[in-house]
Amino acid sequence: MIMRILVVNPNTTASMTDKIGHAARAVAASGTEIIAVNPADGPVSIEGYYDEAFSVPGLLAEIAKGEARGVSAHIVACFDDTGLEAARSLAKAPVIGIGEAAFHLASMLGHRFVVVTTLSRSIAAIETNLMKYGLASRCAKVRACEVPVLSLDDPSSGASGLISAEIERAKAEDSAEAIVLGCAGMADLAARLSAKHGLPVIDGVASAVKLAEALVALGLRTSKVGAYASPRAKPYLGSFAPFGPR
Ligand code: 5HY
Repeated sequence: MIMRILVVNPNTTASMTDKIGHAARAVAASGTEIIAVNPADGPVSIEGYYDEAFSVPGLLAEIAKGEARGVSAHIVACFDDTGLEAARSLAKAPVIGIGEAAFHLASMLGHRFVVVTTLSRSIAAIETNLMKYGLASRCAKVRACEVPVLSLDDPSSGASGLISAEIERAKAEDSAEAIVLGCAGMADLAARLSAKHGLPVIDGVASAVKLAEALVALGLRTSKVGAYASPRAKPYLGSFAPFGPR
């Protein structure tokens, strides 16, 4: 075994964690072990800012366990990159968000890309991340197929067809040259949609695995000399006491 990558689904739906783990293992190198986990506490799905907030403590608890196990890298497997900066502050190993990973790969494949996510309520956080990462100018639009996260696996939701319809609109109206799937739960759709629509369709889970492998292979780890410096030691009171930086 050359490296172990911790993939954290920050929501608490185990079936989604299984799907994410499968998508990660499908592209992982032969020497890469994928450890896919989710917290026991928190929202069953993350759809907007309030869910995001309550997914972060559980995410950070899993990142802390990964650090204690000495994993080579961490992946935040929620397309909103929920808690990414806090995770980088906690970790010494590299931490990749699936949204950021997908944005960067898409920006290398065409001049402009379009994101297709689940619900409209998730659009603002994704647009904010694009600005934060300096890639807003390369994303023509963030679209929503209006399928809730946990309905993606429900055949009666028509999710694949609704995503396809948004992809065709993105090609016709946004001049999209590449599509980013804006939910970890869409990880299993990328190849089929790429073939169907004739342009690159990028899944963040697979993108993050290969970027994590690259950073580890290059011996690169999270910089601890600035924004992601380890938290200052201080008491945390109440139920968060175990999270207190020492
Ligand atoms: C995700 N929510 O990737 C995001 C996507 C979204 O529970 N996993 C979630 O719809 O915001």
